[in-house]
Amino acid sequence: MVVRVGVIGVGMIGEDHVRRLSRVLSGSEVVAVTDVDPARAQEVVGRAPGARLHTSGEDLIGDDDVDGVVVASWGPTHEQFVLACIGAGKPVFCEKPLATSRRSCERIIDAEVAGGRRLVQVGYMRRYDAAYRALKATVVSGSIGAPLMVHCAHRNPSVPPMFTGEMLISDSAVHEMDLSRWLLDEEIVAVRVLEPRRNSRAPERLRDPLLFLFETSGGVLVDVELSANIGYGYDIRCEVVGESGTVSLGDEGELRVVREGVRATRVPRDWRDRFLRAYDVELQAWLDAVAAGGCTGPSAWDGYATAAVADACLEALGTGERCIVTLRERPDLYATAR
Ligand code: NAD
Ligand code: ISE
Repeated sequence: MVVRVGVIGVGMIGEDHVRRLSRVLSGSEVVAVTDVDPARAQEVVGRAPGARLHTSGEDLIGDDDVDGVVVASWGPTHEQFVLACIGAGKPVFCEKPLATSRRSCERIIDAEVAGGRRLVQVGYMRRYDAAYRALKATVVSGSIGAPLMVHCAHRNPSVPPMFTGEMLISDSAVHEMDLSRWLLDEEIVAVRVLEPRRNSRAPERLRDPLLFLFETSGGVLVDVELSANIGYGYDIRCEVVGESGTVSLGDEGELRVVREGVRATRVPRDWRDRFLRAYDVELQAWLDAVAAGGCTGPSAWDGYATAAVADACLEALGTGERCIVTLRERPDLYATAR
């Protein structure tokens, strides 16, 4: 079966998803595109032969020719589009974050549970990255003993001008929130956010960098250094310390150059570069599930749990105090393993 896909929001990642859905993956066709920026929509639709332009996300979701929807617009718009997809009974791949507050995510969970079947996959692509998967397999094998601590770094070379301080949490650190939960198979129960000296390269409005400390239900401590303007490249690190060993993330497609007395390793330019293959695997998994009439991968529950952690981090930011994360009871619909 060829899944006919509609894409809402064709900025940086939406455009990239249109490219992979049209030219890289199998079993998909981009049949519809929309963006609030008409010039942008016009430009991108030209690269998806046969795709139609829609004037709004709701219009696209209602199109009978659209089997599944990719939501890649700004975070605050996700709730309305995901709810409209659930209302129309259409599978939806929603870029992270699922929504920008836990209350919004709760409305999505309520709607999906009321419909009785999973329709939502959230774009936490790191779960599909070969290096992260190898890391998790090592942890699960027990070969380093029970995990005690996880050290993460998430360094962005720069961020777009519209990037707000809040987005450092709701847009960037959410990856480590989801990752920690997935890697350890435990929920995050408390958080702290600390502010080192400000990077002078960062605009005034951004508290950059930030240091997060997550405590999991099993007592593992996860620290995350989050930088938005590190300049030198996009650098993602993760090391799990177990009772009898450690395991660190390898670099995907690492290239080592040795010349003139220097051994050098290439640093990815940005997230598109570092996670190129993970995005492919992630969206192929979504297409395969849609074609089979199902839904797999990070769920609305995962989107909700990370939103709850993000809300607690926003509260903790500035006070430096420890904030507790509470979750509602997990509905049976999301009972299967992460
Ligand atoms: P962007 O600003 O480059 O693109 C967003 C696009 O959405 C813009 O073209 C904008 O005009 C459009 N848009 C906004 N509101 C809309 C609406 N109501 N209807 C239709 N179009 C609308 O941003 P981006 O970097 O592409 O990010 C988009 C989303 O993808 C965000 O949620 C972001 O967190 C997520 N993202 C995920 C990853 C990842 O690694 N998984 C990477 C980048 C971005
Ligand atoms: C961006 O939206 C992403 O999701 C990237 O994966 C992340 O590394 C970056 O910090 C975000 O801004």
